[in-house]
Amino acid sequence: MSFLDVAPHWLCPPGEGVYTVHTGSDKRLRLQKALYGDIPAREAWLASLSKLASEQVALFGIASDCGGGIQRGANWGPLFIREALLQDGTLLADIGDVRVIPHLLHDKYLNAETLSSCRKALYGTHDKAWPVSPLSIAEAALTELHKKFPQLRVLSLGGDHSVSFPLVSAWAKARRGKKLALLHFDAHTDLLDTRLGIDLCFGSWTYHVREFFPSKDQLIQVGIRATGKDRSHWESMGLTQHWASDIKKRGMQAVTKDVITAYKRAGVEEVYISFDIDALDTQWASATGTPEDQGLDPVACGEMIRQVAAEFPVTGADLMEVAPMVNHNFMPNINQETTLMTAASMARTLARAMGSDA
Ligand SMILES: [Mn+2]
Repeated sequence: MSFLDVAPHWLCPPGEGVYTVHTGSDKRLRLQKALYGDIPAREAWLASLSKLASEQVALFGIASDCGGGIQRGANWGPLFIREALLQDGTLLADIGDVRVIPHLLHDKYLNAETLSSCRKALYGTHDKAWPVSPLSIAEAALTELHKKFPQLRVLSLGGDHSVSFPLVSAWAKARRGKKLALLHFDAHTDLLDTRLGIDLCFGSWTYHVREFFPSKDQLIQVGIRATGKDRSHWESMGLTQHWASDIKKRGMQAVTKDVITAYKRAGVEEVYISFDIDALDTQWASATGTPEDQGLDPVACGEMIRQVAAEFPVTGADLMEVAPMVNHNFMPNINQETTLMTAASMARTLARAMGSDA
């Protein structure tokens, strides 16, 4: 079994991760026409997969928001961000989307009957012991992808932030023995061990990837401001936080220096950047599940990412929680267009940090 054997079953062409026949089809068709011209999308996408051998950076969509919990809608992130990138003239290689059953999160929560029924639905057979939930498929697919194309750096588009658990896990396991770092932009700590009894969700994924970043210099969170506990509570878990209020006081340049110094002290060899769009202030990122005021400036974040990438190889990244169609009563001024333009700009910055010339 290799990536090219399982990809046609586990994944689908870019933009098809949300299971729908009509809704959103104009955007999907526009995207696929830009990527593949007049060749049928599935045929062109399958042919494109073997060419990933010659790519440095490629997009990967996980249209799952089953791990969210305040306002859903990040399942539309991958399609809408890709469209915003195209409007900006940024064309990146594309691995495609995970096939998402929107009612499922991770296979470990399923009983044998449900596993069997979903295998039949996705793969036409009960016989294959293949994953069926979005987080499980994402981790299995990336594990095979990293084996087949070790040079490829994946820029993943979510999805709610639970999706980063399998992405970071697969990335880190493919690099066993190396000193790794996580640079996590977020308004929230995502450091609960469980939320209402569920261990993998948007509020808990970071807690469960700490094993890959054993020192406080290797796991750094930037932009924290929406939490009921103080910094020392979270930092006692063995990580470092730069709250949005500290960044306002000290300036992003000083904080960037601290991040680079910490990584050097730890002997970091590779960096993964996980970017929750709600790290940014609501004036730039309101179309998200949990928008938060008093947030970061996208230009300053971009500068930090560029400076970190100039010192360390950024070999994995994701952009999470963009929910283009969200509509809050408690957040009246949602600006979808601004959020998507900002998301596209952050995605391009992350792609370039990983070595893309897009
Ligand atoms: Mn988050």
